[in-house]
Amino acid sequence: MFAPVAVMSPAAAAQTSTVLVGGGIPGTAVVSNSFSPRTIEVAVGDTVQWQFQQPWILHTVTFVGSEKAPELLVPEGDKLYFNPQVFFPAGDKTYDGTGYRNSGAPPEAEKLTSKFSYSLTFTKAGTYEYVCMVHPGMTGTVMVKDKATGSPASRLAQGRREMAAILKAGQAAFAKWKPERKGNEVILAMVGDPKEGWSNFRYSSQPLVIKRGTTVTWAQRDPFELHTITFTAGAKVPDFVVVEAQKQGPPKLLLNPKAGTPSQTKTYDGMGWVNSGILFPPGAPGNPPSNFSLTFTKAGRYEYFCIIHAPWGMKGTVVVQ
Ligand SMILES: [Cu+2]
Repeated sequence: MFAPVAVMSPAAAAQTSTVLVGGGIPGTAVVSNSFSPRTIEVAVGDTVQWQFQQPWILHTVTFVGSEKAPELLVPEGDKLYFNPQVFFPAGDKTYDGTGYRNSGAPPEAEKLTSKFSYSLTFTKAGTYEYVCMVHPGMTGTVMVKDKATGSPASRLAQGRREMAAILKAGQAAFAKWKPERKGNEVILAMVGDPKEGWSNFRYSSQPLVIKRGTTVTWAQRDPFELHTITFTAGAKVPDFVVVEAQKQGPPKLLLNPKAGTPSQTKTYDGMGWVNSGILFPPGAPGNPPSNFSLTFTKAGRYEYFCIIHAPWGMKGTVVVQ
């Protein structure tokens, strides 16, 4: 009888809209390092729910506000730990453009079977940028308006279209991709495209066939990712993150020193452990290595792995004739 008209009006009803985070096609080489849609418009009072998409869910949704973005890794003695400020949730469930809000990331993403999502309710009009703390350059925008255009359904459809286009672009690039041969050297590039928003989790589509004495150089050209080149000679691939349980509070996340330590050898005869250490995108702060070379001295068929992305199928084969 006395229904309050303003509250009944659809324009005033708070809605929840979805942003897809990451994703990929299971079993294929290409993953999305994007938020889809990259820009979303919602109304004041609305909630955005970020739904992390299998198989590639190792991301964060992080609003830094006016604070400085925390570092991914924190040194402790001669060890490196993943920053808990990056990997664990922080801040309350509403956002007005100030303060730090973080979804956290599943540290053992490859083992997570339940769905992972994160929600924030936007209480103030404005344009808010957010980032993935794990993938530099992976950014998104939430535009909060007094009155927003579109609907949750149209925004989700836009997100699905963008994600499909990202994966299609990555697959097309990978289909055309070939090893570069220069005399007695072969270059295998690890690639991704920050503009299109994808990364590639394979070294090559076919086993690399080379003559004995050839030098293979792996070149990291993916601005989003870190990779390793690791020959284990049949041993199990070590975990990249070692979860150290604590008596109280959240576990500590150690970067496995075995993964991070380069072996000094420059030749490979199929025996033993050879590791590049972590290869960074070219021009990363402090100019850490982005290339790794090995000269193959003995005929054989050798498997190698990226310690970081092996759970997502990142492995390669060199056949030396
Ligand atoms: Cu990798």
